[in-house]
Amino acid sequence: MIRGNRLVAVLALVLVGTVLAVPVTSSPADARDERGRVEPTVRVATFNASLNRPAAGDLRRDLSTPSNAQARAVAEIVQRTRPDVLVLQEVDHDPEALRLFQRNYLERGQQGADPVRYRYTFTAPVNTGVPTGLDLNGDGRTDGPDDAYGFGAFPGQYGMAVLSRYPIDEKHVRTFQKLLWKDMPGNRMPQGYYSPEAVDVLRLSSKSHWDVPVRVGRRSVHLLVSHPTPPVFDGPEDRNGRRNADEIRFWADYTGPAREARWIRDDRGRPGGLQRGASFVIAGDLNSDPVDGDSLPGATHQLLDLRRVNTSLTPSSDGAVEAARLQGGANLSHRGDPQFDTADFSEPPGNIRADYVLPSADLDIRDARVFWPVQADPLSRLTGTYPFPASDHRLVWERHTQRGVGAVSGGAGRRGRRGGRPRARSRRRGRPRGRGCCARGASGARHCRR
Ligand SMILES: [Ca+2]
Ligand SMILES: [Ca+2]
Ligand SMILES: [Ca+2]
Repeated sequence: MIRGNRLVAVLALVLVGTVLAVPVTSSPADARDERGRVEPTVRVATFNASLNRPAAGDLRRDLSTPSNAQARAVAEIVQRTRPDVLVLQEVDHDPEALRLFQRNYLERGQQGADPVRYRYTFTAPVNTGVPTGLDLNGDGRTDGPDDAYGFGAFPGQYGMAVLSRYPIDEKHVRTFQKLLWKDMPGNRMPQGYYSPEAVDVLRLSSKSHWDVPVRVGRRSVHLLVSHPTPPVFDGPEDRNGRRNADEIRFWADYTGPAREARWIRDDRGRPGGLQRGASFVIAGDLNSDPVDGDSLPGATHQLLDLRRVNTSLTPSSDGAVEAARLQGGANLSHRGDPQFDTADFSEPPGNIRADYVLPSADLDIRDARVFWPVQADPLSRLTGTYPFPASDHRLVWERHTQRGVGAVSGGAGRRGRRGGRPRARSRRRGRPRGRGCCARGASGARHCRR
């Protein structure tokens, strides 16, 4: 399935590139704006790749040769899905390891797949494994993985990274690693559980929260990257469930009206949230299913219910439906549709939707998939069954265009059927479709109802 699509895509790129002389960075399904200029469609993926290791330095060692089986499977999944922008979770923070992963894995074709090269990368320190010096879990010791700002055996375990074919506007990256949980108004920190010393130093983010602007043509798309803590591994106080919900809520405040973002300070001390009307894509493992599992009820709905978030299409797969049927158990009593599951978890909670790509309402979703092939598909060897060849999570991707932009005429017919229309027709259509309707103001800026 993916192989076939990729062949069509490559042929389309050749055709479009020849006839229309688009820049080489454009992808095959590129669209055109109202003046006929090429507006790229951008394939954005999030993948909890499980490239974490028990000790600092282990990952670098594993990636220093091209023969690590798990890293090869992770790389092949990326090569089969070919995202333009890839957000990774659970990759131990080590810029050298990230470089080795690119050189020794992504940039080498795996099992007949074409290599993939990301010219731009971003990574930064995270809170996992950074000691607080306090006994946060009450076991009498201050040096456990649970006593760190985020659960981890060493600083940087379970880190994050962004790889991109489009330029990353590093100057305008904002990180929120050190933001304090107590500074969030109306936060859900459990009352009476933490010592006053702990309350004063606890950070909101279990890893980090990043705003990474990516330049796509003439516009900027802000990747809003995070990996909230799993809501489990705690007690009746539900400290992790509460933190998970507040970590997710951060993006609602950050993308919301200025008054809701007033409390936010980035790691350089600059206040406030995202500029009104800016395009964004929330991407990451949010560790929370909309209806199943152990997270706080409504945790993801803090984002899914926002008019400024486009949820018109949810990434899905046939493989997840098949897995739920074959595995049975808790999966059979889940309320969520199994086609939206993104993680193959043992019970509890069973398979859930944990990984999200959520664009702002000014972006159209052209396609949305979870890479979870059915067992009859030869590529199911990459997702497999426990112990997994790559990860217990699945790569999730969506393809976005700026809302109201028509598809390049003469491009692949497949795209035309998916909602891309000839330019003239798209102009006549006037106001964009769907929820979170955006309009162009007198200044030309986009305004989205919040
Ligand atoms: Ca402890
Ligand atoms: Ca809990
Ligand atoms: Ca499920």
